[in-house]
Amino acid sequence: MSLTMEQVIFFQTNGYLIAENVWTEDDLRPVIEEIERFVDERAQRFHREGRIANLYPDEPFERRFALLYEQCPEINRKFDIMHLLGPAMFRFLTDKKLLDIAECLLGSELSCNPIQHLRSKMPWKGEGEQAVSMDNVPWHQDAAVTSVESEASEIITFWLPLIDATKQTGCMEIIPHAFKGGYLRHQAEGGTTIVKELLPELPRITAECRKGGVVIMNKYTPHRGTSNRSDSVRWSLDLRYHKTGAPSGRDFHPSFVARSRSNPDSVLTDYEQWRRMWTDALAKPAQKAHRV
Ligand SMILES: O=C(O)CCC(=O)C(=O)O
Repeated sequence: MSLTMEQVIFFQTNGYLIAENVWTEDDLRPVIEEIERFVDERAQRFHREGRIANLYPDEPFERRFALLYEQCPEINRKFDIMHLLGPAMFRFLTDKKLLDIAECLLGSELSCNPIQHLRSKMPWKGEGEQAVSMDNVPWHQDAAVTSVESEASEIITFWLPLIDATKQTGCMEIIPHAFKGGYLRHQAEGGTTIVKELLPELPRITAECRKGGVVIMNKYTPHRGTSNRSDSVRWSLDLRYHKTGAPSGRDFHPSFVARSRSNPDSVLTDYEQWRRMWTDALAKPAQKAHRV
């Protein structure tokens, strides 16, 4: 599937696009089964270490991690793409449907950007909004988590829910058109967020998106994640792509060629190499990843 001309124009005009029904259950199954395996491995380890009492082996993907997290929130630490490094996830980074869509917006020389996450937004029963965390992010532009040197590089975000993302489970809230104002100053207090007075006073939209769909965003589009008021874990992937040769915005982490019409042999297909690139990069001292 690729985007229609109307969808491309919508994205260019609004700074975001929601495309539904891109992936089938079968398309997403390998990634979800791999996440389930990682959940199980971590649960077994925490159980052996006496940090959790119940394994909840029969609970579904949408519930199990929340029940484990209730017993020990630490179980969710470093539960992200670059730490888990699973082969199914690597294959999904060059998924044909995903790259066909990216090609409509960025052209045919595509690199997979290292700013990519698996998020597990846990159920929240408290008052007000869920506390800011890696899984519950405040108003920001993705440009704020890239280096200043990458300003001219077009980096596009593809946000894919792995369960239906609704007002109830937590989805993106977006300010359309605001990307036209360019970069807004962010502050570190409150978790890399747009300085309150600078947040554009434009209408917002609740970007509900069903499993199998994708929310696509420009790097200057202000957005935030909303609280998860359901009993399920709001699993999602946010992946980014940029034009090969342009700065990734995080040059101390590995990018790789995901598609190339001009030089197909440059595409990285070697899972072990991808794994090594990440383990080598993460073994080095951490560098500042956000602008503030
Ligand atoms: O998944 C979320 O709730 C937030 C994700 C996000 O803000 C992003 O991908 O930039």
